[in-house]
Order: sequence, then structure tokens, then C-alpha cells
Amino acid sequence: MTLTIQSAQSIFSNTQVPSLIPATIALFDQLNVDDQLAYLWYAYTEMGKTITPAAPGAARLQLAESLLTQIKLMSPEEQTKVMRDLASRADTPISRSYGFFSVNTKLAFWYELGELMKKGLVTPIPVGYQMSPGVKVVLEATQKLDQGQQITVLRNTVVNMGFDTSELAPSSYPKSDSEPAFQRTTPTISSVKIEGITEPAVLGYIEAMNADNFDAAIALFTPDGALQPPFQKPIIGTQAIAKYMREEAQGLNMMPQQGICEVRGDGSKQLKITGVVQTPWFGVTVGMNIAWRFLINPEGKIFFVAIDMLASPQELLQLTRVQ
Ligand code: EQ3
Repeated sequence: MTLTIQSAQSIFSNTQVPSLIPATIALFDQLNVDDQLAYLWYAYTEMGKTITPAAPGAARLQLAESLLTQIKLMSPEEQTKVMRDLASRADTPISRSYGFFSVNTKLAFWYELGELMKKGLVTPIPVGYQMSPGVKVVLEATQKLDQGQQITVLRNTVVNMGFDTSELAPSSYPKSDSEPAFQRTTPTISSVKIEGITEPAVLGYIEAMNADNFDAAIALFTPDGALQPPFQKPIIGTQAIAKYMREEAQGLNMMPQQGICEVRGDGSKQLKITGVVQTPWFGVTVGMNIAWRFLINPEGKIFFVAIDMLASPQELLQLTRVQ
């Protein structure tokens, strides 16, 4: 039996439940641009009381420095216009530059703007802004999420801002190859133990990822293998996966807890593992409940891995078998 990405995507699909994250983002998308910016400010400063991101290192801020300097020198009205352009993904020079930033540089850019807003050097909300009832609805929806889900909503809104540069020729902005490393806050977890799992490719994957050793992680995949991040399409091929990992998987602490493994008729195996992942942005203070769904080929290589955000902590223990 030939393994296909499409059939791999449906492994353990009966254990997936709808997540509140896309629903909250859909509510956010319906807000007008000023309401979106105001929502983010209230959500961030409100949630900031319990979850505050770590300051990005100087190297990462350097990548966003030229835009930040331009914005600092602007009038409040001009600053508001830049933020409206970013939120509406307008085609302007600043919005294009932002569109070329990596995910972590986008987050660092907004982190710094937020700091400048707190100091009164950048205007947080347009002059004369009146909040619409829709903002309250999205804030209430956000409050129902756990912290891991809240930071996922924040991250996705930031990532989706700026002009869509995916169809444009690559710019001179540094991306994955020069992505600054995150300082690991906790000691590297070297010996991985997952209740119910002994599959070497899976244990090796977690070990390599926890050491930011992406070459070792990639070596465990088949050349046509795929990785499907939460709420995204699969990234196919080892080159594309390596680029993605260097940009987005630096400094993550992966703490898988338990799993199940099923051998299929052709000798391939499907595994579902649940556990907690910490991002270097929030360190040990925020844990995200997630599941990994692996399809391992008969030769022991990873053909597919999907990463799903779990809807609730109870799901960590829901490892129901497929019929
Ligand atoms: C200034 C302010 C507040 C107001 C203004 O109006 C608008 C904005 C945008 C503002 C600023 C907002 C800011 C500063 C937001 C910052 C948000 C941050 C730092 C969010 C970070 C979130 C990180 C997350 C959710 C990371 C999740 C990572 C996961 C689940 C990783 C999973 C993976 C695993 C487990 C693998 O095995 C493979 C790789 C992969 C990465 C998929």
C-alpha cells in the first residue's frame, strides 16, 4: 500500500474535536481594523497580567529596528495609519517589509511596539476611537480559552498581518538561515520517555527537537515526508520542513506524556502522542496541550506528523483507538 499525505492526514481523525481557536480568530476577522487593533491591545494588556512574553533578544530586535525607528519618529496619526495598514494587509512599503519578516521577527516587532505604547512613545489606540460591541464579544470568547490557546490566537493574528509577500521574489530581509537562536530557559531534556511508546523515530524526533538539532530531526523523515503544523496545510519535503523548523521551532520544550501505537497491514505504524509544549516566548509559565499524530513507514522513517492543539486538558488522556 502506497502512503499518501491525504490518507495520512486522516489518521486518528476520530479523536479530533473542534477547537475554539479558529472560531475565536473568525470572530476577530469580522472586526473592523480599529476594533482589531483595540482588541489586541486590551487582550494583550489584560492577559499580560498573568502571561507576559519574554523580551526578544537584541539580535532579533535588530531585524525589525529600521521599521521601529521610522514609526517612533512619526506623529500619532501616522503611527495609527501604519498599524491600520498592517492590520488590513495593505500594500505599503512598511507593510511589505513586515510581510517579509519571519514569524518570530513579527512577534518581536509588536512586542517592542507594545513596550513603546506602554511608555507613551507610540499611540496604542486611534484618537477618538469608540469601541464597537463586537470587541467585547471577541474578548469574552478569548477569556474562555486557556492560556496556551490565548497565546495561539495572539500569535496567529500577528502572523496574518502585513502585505502577503508569498507570491513576491524573496527580499533582502534575513529569514531562516540567519534566524537568531532563543536562549533555552530550562535544561535540555535529553532522555525522552513516553508512556506506551518505544518507536525510535518518535523518541529521536522529540530528543532532536528539544536540542534544536533540526538536521537530526530531518534525517528521521522520508524525503517526501510531511509536517502539518496546527491549523495549517502540510509542509512537504525535507528541505521545506527544515526551513520551517529553523524559523518556527527554535527553543521549544516538548514534553510528550503518553501515546498509542498501531501497526497497519503494510507494516507501517500510526501513533498518537499527547503532551505539553512550551514556547520560548513564555517559558515555563504557559504550557500548550497538544497531540502529535505520526505515520511511520515500514522502514521506520517518519512519513507524516501532524501537530494538533487540544481543545481541553482532558483530551491529553483521550487516546481512543481507531476502529
Ligand atoms: C502592541 C499590541 C498589544 C497592540 C496592537 O494594537 C496590536 C498588537 C499585535 C500588539 C502586540 C501583540 C503581541 C506582542 C503579541 C505577542 C504574542 C506572542 C509572543 C505569542 C507567542 C505564541 C507562541 C506560540 C503559540 C507557539 C506555539 C508553538 C507550537 C504549538 C509548536 C509546535 C510544533 C511542534 C510541537 C512540532 O513538533 C513541530 C514544529 C511545531 C512548531 C509545529
